[in-house]
This record gives sequence, structure tokens and C-alpha cells, in this order.
Amino acid sequence: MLMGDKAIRPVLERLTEDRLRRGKLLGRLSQKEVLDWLDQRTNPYRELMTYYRCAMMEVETKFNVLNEELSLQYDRNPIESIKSRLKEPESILEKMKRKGLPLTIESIEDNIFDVAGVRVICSFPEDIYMLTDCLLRQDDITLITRKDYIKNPKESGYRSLHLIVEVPIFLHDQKKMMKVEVQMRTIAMDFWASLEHKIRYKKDLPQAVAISDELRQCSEMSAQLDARMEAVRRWIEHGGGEPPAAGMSPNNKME
Ligand code: 0O2
Repeated sequence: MLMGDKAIRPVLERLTEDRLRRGKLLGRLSQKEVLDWLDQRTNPYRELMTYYRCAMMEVETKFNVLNEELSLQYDRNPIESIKSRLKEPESILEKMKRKGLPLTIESIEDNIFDVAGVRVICSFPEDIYMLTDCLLRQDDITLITRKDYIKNPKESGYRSLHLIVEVPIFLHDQKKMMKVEVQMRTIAMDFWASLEHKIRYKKDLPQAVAISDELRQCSEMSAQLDARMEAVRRWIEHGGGEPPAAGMSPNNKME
């Protein structure tokens, strides 16, 4: 038998209070806001999250299909891995609070575009743009926003291509358009972003400026590495000849 909303409410309440406290959210939210939020986190919330999960599956499948087809054509897989995640309830709540949005289910759908996130880790920077073009050419995909943090890295050094796309999901009685955030990165960009994400929680250290500078430099090094690996790949694909000028020593070892 399924648990009724009343039965799961105390469980949710305990769980969420604990997680909110860990996320330092309690204190910034009144008890009423938390309780109203919990009331909404029952059926309508679960329903909406199911739709987002379906939308993530749709987008993930599109990339898997492209990877299969392109690997036949080019004899290599342009995608290293795909990771999907549903934004945590606490993060959704925190973002809505930060943006001064009403804490309602409708408001999540209308304003929070990264509830469903698909991260595509590509082999080379060129693959990012090639796969993005392939995705956006599909007639059931609508591009909502595009932010190119590869051509214009963030102040932190963060690099990735971000897309918000709308994709249809087909339910038993209706078609629904859902928004999904797609983050496209190379392995090197992902390596940097993952480690920086862990380190940045220590930003209130006295050496914060020096740490930020160091992280920016690491990001530049990883971008250079991407460019050099791409140059080597092109060199091999074009059958050798003159080695790429940048960074190759006479015995073809990276300097
Ligand atoms: P999580 O856990 O990934 O969801 P906003 O989302 O409104 O705050 P904006 O401008 O819409 O801001 O989003 P932005 O900056 O284009 O992209 C936000 C996401 O990109 C972040 O998600 C991170 O995943 C990633 N990101 C952006 N900047 C950085 C950075 O400097 N370092 C790292 N490691 N990742 C970054 P969330 O919501 O922060 O977290």
C-alpha cells in the first residue's frame, strides 16, 4: 500500500530539516515557509520531478544515439560519458528564495530552468560544438538560452557550454514541453570544474585571492592541454606530415 501524504509528511519534515540545516538554509527561511514547502513536496512536486526525469532521459537518449552514429562515421566516440542529475529540493528552494520567487510548484516550472541537468563530457573541444549543432538541428528541440563559457570563461576560470533546451515528453494522455539544462565540457574542463567545486567552499580563507588566481591559472593550463590534444588528433587524422607547432618537442613528447 502506498503511504498517504499525511504519513510521509513527518518523515519528509525530519529529512528536510536536517538537510536544510546542513545547507545553512534554516534561519534564512521561516518555519511557515518550510512547512508550506513541505506541503507542496507531496504529489504535485513528485509529479513534476517525474516529468523532469523523463525529459533528462529524452535528452540523454538523443546524445547516446548521436554518439553511436558518429562513432561509425568517424571511427571514434565523441562522447566520453553522460551524467544526469535532478536538482536537490534544498537547492531549488534556495535558488527561489535568492531570486525572490514565490515558493510554488508553478514557479519552479516557470523560473528554474536547471532542475533537470544533463552533463555531456566530450573528448575534444570541437566535439562540443559539433554535438551541439547536431542536437539543435533536431526538430523537436527548442533552444531557450545558450551561454558559451568556453569562448568567454567565467571570472573563476570555469569553462563549459551551457544550453537550456525545451524537449517534449509524451505521457499517456498528453505531450508536455520540459526544460533541461545541458552542460557540454571536455574531460579537462570537467576535471577542473569538479575539483574547483570542492575547493571553492574554502573561499573565506585569508588566501582566497591567491587561491582564485591559482585556480584561474590551472584553468588556462587545462585549456592549453585541450588545444594541444586537439592539434595532435588533427595531425594524426590528417596522416602525419608537419607536427603541430605548439608544445611538441622533436621526439614528439609534450614539453
Ligand atoms: P548545481 O549543483 O550544478 O546545480 P544561476 O543558476 O541563476 O545561479 P546562471 O547564470 O543561470 O546562474 O547559471 P550559470 O552560472 O550559467 O551556471 C550554473 C551552473 O554552472 C552551476 O550550477 C555549476 O554547475 C556550473 N558553474 C557555474 N560557474 C561555476 C564555477 O565557477 N565553478 C564550477 N565548478 N561550476 C560552475 P549550480 O546551480 O551552482 O550547482
